Amino acid sequence: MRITALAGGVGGARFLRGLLAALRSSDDPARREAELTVVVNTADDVTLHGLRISPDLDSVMYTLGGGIDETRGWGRSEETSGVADELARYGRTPTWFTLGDKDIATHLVRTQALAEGRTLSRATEELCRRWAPDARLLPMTDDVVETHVDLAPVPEAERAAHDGEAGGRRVHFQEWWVRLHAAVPALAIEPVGAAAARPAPGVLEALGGADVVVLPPSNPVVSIGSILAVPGIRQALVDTPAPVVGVSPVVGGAPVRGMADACLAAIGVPTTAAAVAGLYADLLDGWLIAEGDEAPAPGPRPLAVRRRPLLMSGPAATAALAGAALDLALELAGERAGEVAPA
Ligand code: FO1
Repeated sequence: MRITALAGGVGGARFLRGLLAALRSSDDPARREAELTVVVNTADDVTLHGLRISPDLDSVMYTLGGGIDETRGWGRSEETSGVADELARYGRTPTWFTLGDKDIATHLVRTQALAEGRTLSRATEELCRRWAPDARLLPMTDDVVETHVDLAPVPEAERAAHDGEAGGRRVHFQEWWVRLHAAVPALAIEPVGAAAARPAPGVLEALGGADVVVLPPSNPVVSIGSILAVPGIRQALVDTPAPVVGVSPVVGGAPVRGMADACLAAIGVPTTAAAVAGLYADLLDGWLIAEGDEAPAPGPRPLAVRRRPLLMSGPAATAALAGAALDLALELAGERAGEVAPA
């Protein structure tokens, strides 16, 4: 069985770890031996202190490879900040984005590979040789895409609450997310470079050749949305013969994790499970929502909706959720193949 997932950072990574746990502990040999390919968002990437940083690739790689800081969900476990502290003493900015000492080794390997002319795909392969994430990690593209955010003007009286920010300017996504905690309203969010980007090698094949495609509960705007903005990827999802099953990142009108509500507000979409499904209406076949949430209105494509506990409160709950997504996908695949799905 070939499973392809799209993913952003922390939430996507945790979901995928649950998916692998569910697969590898299954009684069904097809699930136990399933191959997982993950197409990862790279529009959060940023160059700081001369280092190329790919936060989502690293979050997925460290989480699946056992090196993640479990509390933060990003960066390395048992991390120190000696280099960041020294950079601050040199007056180097920004100081709002902390690179851990161990994490810096990852960025050095990536930056050097890119400087030597290798692609981000190759650099990722090299990094994954160490972490052995039990999945093939593909950046969405080898081209540079960086999400930029247009900040609303911040009234003078509110600036102190936003680190002195006056707004009315365009910043890198990381500055909005980390320095401003997405608390200054965004007027627009743009994955700059996406329109001219090409899917990385293997991405379209992984979508077209999958038996199952999964959309974890990643941010629908800056994670999944950025991946879908790379020409060819959205169409590959529309066209794939595999069922595409997603997990809502919104429960009861609030994001399960992170600040997806601020991103949805910027594109004028309500923070509801139904509205997020609407963003995928042309490609989605199955949608997991929480008990009590409304199912999406019928769209251009038949959609199977199931209610399941969506909170990834621990390894068992996360594996159960990922297993439920897989069950729904296999049920839909069985229906397509003309089989009767098990009750
Ligand atoms: N998030 C923070 O809130 N503060 C940080 O200083 C920070 C540093 C950082 C370094 C490497 C990395 O891979 C991720 C890092 N993140 C940090 C997380 C990151 O900003 C975002 O959570 C993701 O880009 C959103 O998926």
